[in-house]
Amino acid sequence: MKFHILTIFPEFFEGPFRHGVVARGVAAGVLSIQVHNLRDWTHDRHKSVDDRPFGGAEGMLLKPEPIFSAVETIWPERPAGAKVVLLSAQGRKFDQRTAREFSSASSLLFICGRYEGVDERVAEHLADEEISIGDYVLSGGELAAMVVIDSVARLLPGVVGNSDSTAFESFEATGHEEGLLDCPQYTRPADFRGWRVPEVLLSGNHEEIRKWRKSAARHKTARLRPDLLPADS
Ligand code: 9D3
Repeated sequence: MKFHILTIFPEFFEGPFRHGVVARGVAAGVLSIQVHNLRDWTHDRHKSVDDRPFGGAEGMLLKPEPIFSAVETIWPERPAGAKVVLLSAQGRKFDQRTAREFSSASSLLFICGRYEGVDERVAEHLADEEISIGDYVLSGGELAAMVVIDSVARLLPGVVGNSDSTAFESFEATGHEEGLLDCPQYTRPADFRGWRVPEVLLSGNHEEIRKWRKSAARHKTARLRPDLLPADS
């Protein structure tokens, strides 16, 4: 899969993509990433990418012309299976289902919003999807693009070493097993500062371990993510 990123801060992406799942995918030849500087598609002396909102409002918006020029230069014809994704605070909320959907695209181009936002014609006439990563305020779409790319990259065959570990997720809508959070897990030492690992996990009784995990996952979900529980439980 090919990822394109359109941003006024191309340097942001230098560190994160040199490590972890994305670097592994690049090394394996499963994915490639091209970062484009939006200012390369400006034509004025000051390389302006932003302007003031019509109707009077706070702040500045990304102008449409450089964004359309960039996308139309990168893709003079839209390749089959290619998607343009606008990252904005006004987007549909990203989740594991959307990650999986994106992972079957041939190519994804991310437009990173900045300032107070992006001229709405980009969302209406250029982007296939407008995506937010959650209900909190970021300073722009760059971190959101990294989040989305990380979650999509690890779903590509050959990126996460053990192909079972993502196949397991494939029949779930939410990214959580049976709609619950993962159960708590422990490693050695069995006693750390007097906090003991639950005795059942040391028992070797696999049926009891299975029941404990199910129950612990339910309790943790009820405490931290009650929104994930079925309404009648
Ligand atoms: C008047 C309210 N505005 C500022 C507090 C709204 C606003 C404009 C621009 C809020 C954030 C942004 C910049 N954010 C993004 O471009 C963004 C984002 C986000 O803020 N949260 C979650 N996902 C994303 S994706 C892009």
